[in-house]
Amino acid sequence: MENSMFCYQCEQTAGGKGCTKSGVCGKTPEIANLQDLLIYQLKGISSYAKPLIERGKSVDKEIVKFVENALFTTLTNVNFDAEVHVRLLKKSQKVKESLRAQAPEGQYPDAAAYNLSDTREMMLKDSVKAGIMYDQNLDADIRSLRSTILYGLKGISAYGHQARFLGYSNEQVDNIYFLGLEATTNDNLTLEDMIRMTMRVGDMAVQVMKTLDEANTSIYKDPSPHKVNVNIKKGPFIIVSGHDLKDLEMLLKQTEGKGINIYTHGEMLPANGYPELKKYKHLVGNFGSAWQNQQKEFDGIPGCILMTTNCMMRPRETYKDRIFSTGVVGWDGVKHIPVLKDGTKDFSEIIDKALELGGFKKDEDEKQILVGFGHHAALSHAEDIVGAVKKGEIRHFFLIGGCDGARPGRSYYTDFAKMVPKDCIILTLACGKYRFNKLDFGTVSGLPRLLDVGQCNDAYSAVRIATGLADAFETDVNSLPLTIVLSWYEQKAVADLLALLSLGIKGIYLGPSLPAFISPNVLQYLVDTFDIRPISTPEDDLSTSLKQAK
Ligand code: SF4
Ligand code: SF3
Repeated sequence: MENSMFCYQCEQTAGGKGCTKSGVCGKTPEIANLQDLLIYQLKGISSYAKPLIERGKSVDKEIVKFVENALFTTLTNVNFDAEVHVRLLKKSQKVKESLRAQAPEGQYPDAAAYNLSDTREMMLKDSVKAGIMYDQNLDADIRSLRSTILYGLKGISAYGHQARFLGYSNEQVDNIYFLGLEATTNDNLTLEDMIRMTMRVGDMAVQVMKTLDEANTSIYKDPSPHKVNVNIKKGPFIIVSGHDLKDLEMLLKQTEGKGINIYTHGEMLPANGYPELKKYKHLVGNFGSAWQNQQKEFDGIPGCILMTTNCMMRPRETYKDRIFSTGVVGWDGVKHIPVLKDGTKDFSEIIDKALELGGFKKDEDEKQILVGFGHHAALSHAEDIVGAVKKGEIRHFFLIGGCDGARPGRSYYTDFAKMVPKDCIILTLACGKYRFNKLDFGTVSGLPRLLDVGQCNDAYSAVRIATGLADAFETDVNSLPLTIVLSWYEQKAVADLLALLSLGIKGIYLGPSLPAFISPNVLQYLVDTFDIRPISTPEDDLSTSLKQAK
């Protein structure tokens, strides 16, 4: 059993069904099984926390933080270090014992009663019963909803972690970790109960994104349209990847005046739209494209890379000595920069290494793209937009966004964006935008046709834009000339999708393939209730969207 595993949480899962021998992402069976056991422990912890929450007590914030970080650690492409998992498992046992001592007498599931074994070998043996498929008699739809809830919570934990690092949190979101996880191990819940919990997780996904938006926009101010250079500049450099703006800010401060250029990468691109980050002159642009190209793009580069959140891939030997991780990200053998007791981080090692490597030898010609259309900037044009729609100058809006990934089917999103008629506006967010964000879409009615709303968590911003426009048109979001075309890969996209569904948004196109953890009945429910549409061809989906809007 030791060499087997089961994981189907992301879009690139083997054969579209599940990774069983090793992860397509690079996850070994050992890591996968330790992650299963960690989730099992979190479920046990949550079973003890739930009655406390129901009695109006709030769970110790250190425990909330632990559960949030542990969940985030198991998200796709975040942590591949077995030692880290063993440490988290040991801590989970202490947390469980402290909650067990406070919990009322009652019936608790096996995950609560279980006590962690002492050695890694024993933990791996125990992990068998923690696997998703262990209970073969479990109803397929309950299993499907348990997985959907768990993955939605993982997505929320990524955003929650980011907001908390900036000093922002939300009590309801803190509680949903426990209430949601408990639901995934509670045999008494019916399908209806599970659907209700799934929607509640969606609601909390909206709340956590709102909290993160408040954190980002209060600290770094509202994003505004900014041009970003996407070519390289001469000199030593550090590339910052992932979603965490605070890590970028700390690094910008520590590199000021040192002759080091800072580039954003992947999901960090929207940072260039925030006034309080853009003000640093040595933030010189964005390097490369979406996460799945990193092994090729980082190959042998004469500078350093800092991975702040997902998505990390197995580093090639040609850059393993110059890539660093921080936060919950980790890879066995990759240098990790920890957070210090006062909440700061010391980046001197990566700075010294970047200087030692010397950097790029010459400048490339500048090429610029535009970012920074968060809700504030986009809605400042609401009147013009409404006027242009009424005059017939703008026909339709498409929100094409979500995760990127390696599969060839993802060219759908490039083709779709290219085919969007010239009198339509494209909004985009998350790393899926790299499929088309360097193309020139021109303008319509004086506005850029491609508006970059931000990171995946800025789905909240997109919702604000949609509701703002709906108000201006005196209608609701589902009646707007708007089509949402979502690409998913990891569990933050699951949280984003549940968020949109919990807001009652209908007719979303979802691709490039459907999640393996969605059972046929659950899919049917989503189609019947929310008119979810698996993508077909760009031509057909585009023409359906434009026809329906008439
Ligand atoms: Fe497979 Fe995705 Fe799980 Fe990695 S995260 S093991 S690729 S399903
Ligand atoms: Fe991309 Fe990983 Fe999901 Fe924030 S960086 S969207 S895939």
